[in-house]
Amino acid sequence: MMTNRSVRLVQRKDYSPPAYWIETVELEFDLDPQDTTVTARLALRRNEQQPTRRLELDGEQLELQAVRLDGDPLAEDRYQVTSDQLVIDKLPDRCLLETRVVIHPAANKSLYGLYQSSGNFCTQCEALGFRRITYFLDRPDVMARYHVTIRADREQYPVLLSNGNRSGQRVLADARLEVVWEDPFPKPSYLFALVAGDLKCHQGSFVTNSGRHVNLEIWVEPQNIDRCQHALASLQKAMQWDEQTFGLEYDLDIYMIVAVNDFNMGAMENKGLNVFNSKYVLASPETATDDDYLSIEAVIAHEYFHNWTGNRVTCRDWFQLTLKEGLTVFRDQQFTADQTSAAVKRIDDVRSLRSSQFLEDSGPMAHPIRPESYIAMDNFYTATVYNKGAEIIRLYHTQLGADGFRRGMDLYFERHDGSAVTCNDFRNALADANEVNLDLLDRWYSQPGTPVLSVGGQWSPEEGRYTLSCKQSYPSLSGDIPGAADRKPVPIPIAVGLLDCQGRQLPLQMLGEQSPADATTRVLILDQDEACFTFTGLKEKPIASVLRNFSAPVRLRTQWSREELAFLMAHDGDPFSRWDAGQTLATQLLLELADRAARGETLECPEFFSDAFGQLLADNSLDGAFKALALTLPSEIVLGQELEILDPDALHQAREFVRFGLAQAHRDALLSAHEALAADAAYSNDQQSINDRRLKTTVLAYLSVLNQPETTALVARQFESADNMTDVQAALTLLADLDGPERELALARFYERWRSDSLVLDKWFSVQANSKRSDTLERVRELTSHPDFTLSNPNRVRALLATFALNQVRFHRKDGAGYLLLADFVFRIDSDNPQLAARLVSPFNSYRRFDEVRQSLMRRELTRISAHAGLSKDVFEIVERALKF
Ligand code: B3K
Ligand code: ZN
Repeated sequence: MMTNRSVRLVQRKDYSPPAYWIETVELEFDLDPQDTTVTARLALRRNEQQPTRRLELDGEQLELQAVRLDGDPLAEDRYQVTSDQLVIDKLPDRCLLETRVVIHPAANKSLYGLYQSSGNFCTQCEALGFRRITYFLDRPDVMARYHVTIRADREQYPVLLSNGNRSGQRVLADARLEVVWEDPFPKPSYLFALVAGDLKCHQGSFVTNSGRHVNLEIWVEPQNIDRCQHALASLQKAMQWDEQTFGLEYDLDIYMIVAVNDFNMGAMENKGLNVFNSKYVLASPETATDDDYLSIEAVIAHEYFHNWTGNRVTCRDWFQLTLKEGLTVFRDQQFTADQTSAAVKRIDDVRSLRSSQFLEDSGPMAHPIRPESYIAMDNFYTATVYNKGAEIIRLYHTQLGADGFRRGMDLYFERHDGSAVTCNDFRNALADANEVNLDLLDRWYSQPGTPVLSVGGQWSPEEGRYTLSCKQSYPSLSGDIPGAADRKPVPIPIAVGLLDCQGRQLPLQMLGEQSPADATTRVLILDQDEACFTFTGLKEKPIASVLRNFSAPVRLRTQWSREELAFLMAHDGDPFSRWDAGQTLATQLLLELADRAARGETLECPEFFSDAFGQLLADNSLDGAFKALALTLPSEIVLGQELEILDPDALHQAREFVRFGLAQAHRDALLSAHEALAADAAYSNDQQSINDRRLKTTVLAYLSVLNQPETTALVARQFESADNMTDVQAALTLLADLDGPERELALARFYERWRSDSLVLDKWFSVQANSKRSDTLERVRELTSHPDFTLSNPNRVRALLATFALNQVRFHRKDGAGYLLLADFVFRIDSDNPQLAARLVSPFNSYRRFDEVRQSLMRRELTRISAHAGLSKDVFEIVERALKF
């Protein structure tokens, strides 16, 4: 079927330490867009643990010009060069190896290694991009000290940056500029960075707890210099938070962030020189939404936190990626929870876990958070490694408590600062610091799939006892998913509370205990297939609230009745579980209606559900952001996962039917809620205003489904008069679903206003790709020929095509036109940018979930892609796994 010669499966079990260590590296860059020369001098020291003296340096797409050993040219018969290695045998214990290569940044369209974006030079090395810059041991366990000299045309590239501290600068005789950088901290090659260009700096500072003065520099294209305040403030907050929460201080005199327009992901934590997708740096109220502001703060914090969890202590090999990513995501989640609302943050995170990670975990790309093998490592920067990984870190935190977790982190840094370690090293530090055994948690690292947790309750009135029976199981995973056979029970912390019939939290006394515990939430650990937990001392039958705060990444199945769920939705003292009870109730209803819709039966929105909605809407004790979440129905993608055979049309019809029914039944209450929220005209970005805008958007969305002249006029008015992008984008999104002239007018005006601002123009593309109108596919197809659509900018490609692929009902159109469109672009993008193409092909992974017709249409596209000559290994890996599943 597929022939791809560069394909090699790398396996976790094959790890072995390198034959040589690199103590220091001197790099010299003579920058030129066409031909850049890179000279590298590596101070090598033999690793005595290894029997060999054979040095195998990684290198790809390099033109080797010269090799010298200890100052002398090396004879050609002393080394071999292959397409991905430079091999030299019989080296001495210590030596200095010099190579000179030429590379071609302007021709590099993969955005990997050294490339150009908007005329500036920048690098992206994680995971394996450094080998496209020079010959090196491009693996994270080789940590070296870097000394970097950059030379470039002074006019075009007045700013030359690299990691560490600037140690020299001069103008050369040929009028080129030379800048020297020295990084005192040994680091793996994936953290190397270089930036050169005509950039402006937004400056700030931070004084650490122990008195170090740090220069903070945000480098952007000159026209963006006014949009950096929020990024700088976010960085300062993150630095402060890490000192307070973990006692971790910054360790250099300078911290730089550079915003670039063409970037494959969000940002990169290179030591002292973060490179960011400009989307996660630039913001002003006119151009960025509240969500954009929030993600900027979170991504800036995430990359900053990597300085300790990732850079100072790094990964031994790439299979350990979750060691730094899961931990750092957990840290950024806690940070955001502390800056905003812990409950809302938790709900937001669980929503995204359910929509992307749960889906991944049940399809062909299912993998343990510590994968067993890869073909293209870049395919494993996944929701599983990142977000499920963060959930697993949360398990330690839940089990050990905040103080115990902190003790463990302290020991982790004490033991491992400056080295490259494994997930087991992390667990051992946490266990040893708290004198507990955490071995069972290893199963979470080695088993793929989402466990199902089933919970039932039994009341014995005579004894005043209530017993929770808990059971765990794994849904089957077909294919050859590594780790899927023989999965064992994992330790699942189940946070539980009990409510009385008034909704008050009851004291929790377990059978065998003398008195109840102080806290009204207790964590039970289920570490076998099943177990019962009995509460005693109860006067009435309690209502149980389980998996509070989403205490484990599982699918929860309870036996609660509709009334009990409605009760929890109204009264649960744990905000997450309160929200989740509502979601469960809505899910049950929507699945029932979807089933009726599929059979062509008439639909009805039951009164109890509408009443519960009305009560929430009227509840003024809730903050706006929480209320918005509680009023929002589960997404079609989340609902689709509950179906044996996913029928996107029936699901969409059912969900829209309920939205319409709720809007109709509560029209007056929604209108007055909107009026109250819209009354406060002046924009402000304090938390309350942000929460209120979130609620206003939700309320307006319900009104807009009514599609009446007055409600559409409200939306159009918001679009016309809003002074901030949150309100503008919310209105545009709603208008894009409608048919009237307001839609085209708004889209045209938005385009005229923002056509030259690329980040805002991305919104114009994504709003249209996300439209629920039945002609969305045709619109998307037209937009692919729009003069502003370009394949060379990942943000633009994602705004249009990745957004469209997530539009379940429109992408999965029964004639397969959506599939054809996406597959055509996978081809076109793959030849230049395999990482982006591999992300784009992933929506096909869920093909097995659909009916026969859609399955075979998707399979046809997968087969067509797999037969393509010259397919990248990135796309090859995804497609091959999908077809085998
Ligand atoms: N570590 C980078 C991601 C690198 C992705 C490589 N394909 C950003 C982050 O997680 O912080
Ligand atoms: Zn990260």
